[in-house]
Amino acid sequence: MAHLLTLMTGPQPEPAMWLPTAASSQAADVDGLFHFILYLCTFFFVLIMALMVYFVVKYRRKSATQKTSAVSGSHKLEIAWSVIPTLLLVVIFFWGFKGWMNLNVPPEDALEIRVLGKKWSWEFDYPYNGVSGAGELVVPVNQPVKLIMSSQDVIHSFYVPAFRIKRDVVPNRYSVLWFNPTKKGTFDVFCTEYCGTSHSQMLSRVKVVSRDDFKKWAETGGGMDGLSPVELGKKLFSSKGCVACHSITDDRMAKPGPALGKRFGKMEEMSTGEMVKVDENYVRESIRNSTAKIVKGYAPVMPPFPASSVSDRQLNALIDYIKSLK
Ligand code: HEC
Ligand SMILES: [Cu+2]
Repeated sequence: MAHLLTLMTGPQPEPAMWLPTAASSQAADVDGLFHFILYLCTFFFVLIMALMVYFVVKYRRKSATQKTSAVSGSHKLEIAWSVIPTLLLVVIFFWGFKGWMNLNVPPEDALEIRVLGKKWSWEFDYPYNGVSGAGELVVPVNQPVKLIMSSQDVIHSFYVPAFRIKRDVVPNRYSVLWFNPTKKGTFDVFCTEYCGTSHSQMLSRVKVVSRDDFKKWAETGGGMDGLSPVELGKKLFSSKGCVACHSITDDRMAKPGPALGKRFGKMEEMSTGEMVKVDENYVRESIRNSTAKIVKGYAPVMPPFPASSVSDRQLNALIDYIKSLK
């Protein structure tokens, strides 16, 4: 309750009340319709409840012998309560339809970015020199962006509350979504289709930056150039989604995969009973061909990461990072 009060009375992000910052060109329209419906419903709710209470008091039965008075129809009243709501619904329909059309037709000059959803991370591929598999969506401000989305496994749903856009991401087909970011900043990306154990950690971010910063970012391979192998491995560990399934400490947290902290160099028991040393070759095989050896006590749920998804250079960096988790 106290939380609700601070939410309603505390500093309000614009445009109004409880909605997150509106950061795309579509957001204003969506918010306008949302508020229209909200206030319309509030108005009629208050009106109907107030009349009901008033009538209950005014026309209550006053004695045991009082007869119900005869009531005849009123054409005027019936026409009014049919026509007014119909007109209001027509307004809502066309307003919503216009917004829906707008959301479904990306502008010609939109920047195309591919989105891959998978358990449990988002990957973004750019039409630029090798910026692929980025874990965050980086886009220039005031530039329409068209997302061509697909899933590697189950149904996910791509949702950016600040842009007021959301669409299912389905295996074996493409779905399209577009937005025009109007504000610089960092905005949350959620998955809104329950997709398994770590669904709630299927998080990413959209970074809206200036055109110059975007160019710089794309030219440096998505901010991945010039990092040491361990730093690169650390970035990849979260952008490739390893972090959703593996903790990096050595305590056994309830994640679907084994904790990777302090694991390098140890002996590990496989489901076949075989003992294997966690060395470079074993980690390499675990990533490239994840079902070749299954760690005892775990389900074979780790997807393989072939060279098209994790390059050799990235693989080396991941191994160096896992090695560094002492
Ligand atoms: C969907 C969940 C999931 C994702 C995503 C995932 N893993 Fe795994 N991983 C597992 C599970 C479960 C196991 C244990 C079963 C097995 O051996 O396949 C495992 C095993 C491993 C092992 C062997 C660990 C040991 O103790 O022997 C390594 C190393 C590893 N993963 C690294 C990675 C890296 C690096 C990534 C990201 C590129 C990654 N994993 C992504 C679930 C996942
Ligand atoms: Cu998901």
